[in-house]
Formats: sequence, C-alpha cells, structure tokens
Amino acid sequence: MSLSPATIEEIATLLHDAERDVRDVVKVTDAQPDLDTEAAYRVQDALRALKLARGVRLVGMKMGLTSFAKMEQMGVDTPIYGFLGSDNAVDDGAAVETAALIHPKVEAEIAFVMRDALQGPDCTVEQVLAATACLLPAIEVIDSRYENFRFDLPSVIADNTSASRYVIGSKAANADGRDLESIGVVLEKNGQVVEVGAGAAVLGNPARAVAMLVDMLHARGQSLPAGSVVLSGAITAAVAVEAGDHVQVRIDGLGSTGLRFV
Ligand code: 0L1
Ligand code: MG
Repeated sequence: MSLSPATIEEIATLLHDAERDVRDVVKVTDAQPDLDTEAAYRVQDALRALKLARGVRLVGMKMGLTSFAKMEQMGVDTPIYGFLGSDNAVDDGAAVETAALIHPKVEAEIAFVMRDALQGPDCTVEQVLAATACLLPAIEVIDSRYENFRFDLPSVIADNTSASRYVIGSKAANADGRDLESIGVVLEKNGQVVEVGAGAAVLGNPARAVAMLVDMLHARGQSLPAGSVVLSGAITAAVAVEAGDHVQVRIDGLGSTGLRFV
C-alpha cells in the first residue's frame, strides 16, 4: 500500500525535528511498516525540501552502504544515497559542536567535485572520471537519528543515510590517471592510526559508486548537477567520536583533512 503525501510529510518532519532537537527516535518502520525503499526516498525528498525552505543550500550527494561487508550486514545488494546541504559542511580543521549531535561516528572517504553534470542510465567509471573537476580527501560524520544506530533499509534512507557533517581537504587533486582502486587511506584519532583501507573497499572503485549514484538518480527521474560535491562512500569502518577528539584522514596523493570535536 502506498503511503499518502501527508504521511510522507509527517515522517520527514519527525526526522527533521529529531536532528534539530538532537533527540533520537525509534526507526520509522515501527510505526509505518508499509514504508518501502521507494517511499523512503520520497521521505528523503520531503526532508530535503524542509531544509531548503529554511535556507539550506544543496551542495551535493553522498553514497552510503558502499562496502560489500556493510551491504551483507544489512542484507542488501545495492548501496543507498543521500544529499549534502550547506548545513552539513565544516571547514577543514574546524571544530564540530558535539552537543549538536546525537552519537557521531566518522568515516574516511574520497570526495569528487563534478565539473560536468552527469545523467544516467548506464553511467560508467570513465564518464565519472571525465566529468570530475577534482578529488579531495574527506571525512563524513554520520549521526543516525535512530536509537543506537538501530534501523532497517527504508528507515535509514528516510533519515538521509545518517548524513550529519562532512569536511573536505583544501588541496584539489586531479583524477586523471589516478589508481583509485589501490589508493591507500589512513584514519587517525587523537594522533593514533585507528583504521586503514584502500579505495577498492568502495564497490571496487570509488568512481563506480559515483556512476551508481547517477544511475540511481536516473531511476527516479533526476541527474547529478555540475558543481556537486559527492562523498563516494566509506573506505574505513565508522569510528565513534566524542568531545575532545580530533580526527585526521590521509589519502595517498590527495593530502589530508581533519576535524576537532568540542
Ligand atoms: O555513509 C554511510 O555509509 C552511512 C550509511 C548509513 C548507515 C549507517 O548509519 O551506518
Ligand atoms: Mg559515508
């Protein structure tokens, strides 16, 4: 049974307010078992509209659940996508107010900045690389609005794939000829290496995640605009952080970026 526009709006408002009030909620499928992935993306669209209406600018998109291990853990075979707003962006090296977050975790990712728009279907890795203006090291802060990160697939899609904050490095690197599969990534917390990984952790190649995003957008009648920042998915496991922590990501050939939690 398809959910009514009023119900979609009601779920989006619940999740919007939970983020604003720094309050966790139970997964939305508990109250709305008919929420399937298609309806969940409609909730995400409604959440985006609520944010844009209060002056947030759309900056780009993100992919989530891009590692085969995490997809298996969730029992799904496709990643999910969310949006990045201007309220999610943090300057390189800046402080993040932990009191404004519920239970933040950080992930090391590669950000793509798109020079050209991309439109599906059948977007290829080569098309993604040709349309990319630059690559940057990134940290995504995820902060599920659900108790203890307990959710199912429709609930996490509705919750904008746990998107919360992100930072990207300030030195742009060219995508041309770069081996994104074996590119090495180090995540440090308080000066200690806590996670290492390689680009291949993201669907074999982070550019493939961007191509998949373009095709998933196409399936919903949308495209990826020029100028978008795209977080291509976690190369490392997510690491919990708290006030007092500082985190840094270093990526071969792309440099580093960091955040402080206060
Ligand atoms: O960015 C991500 O891969 C997170 C997707 C949502 C799942 C989670 O919150 O762990
Ligand atoms: Mg992520």
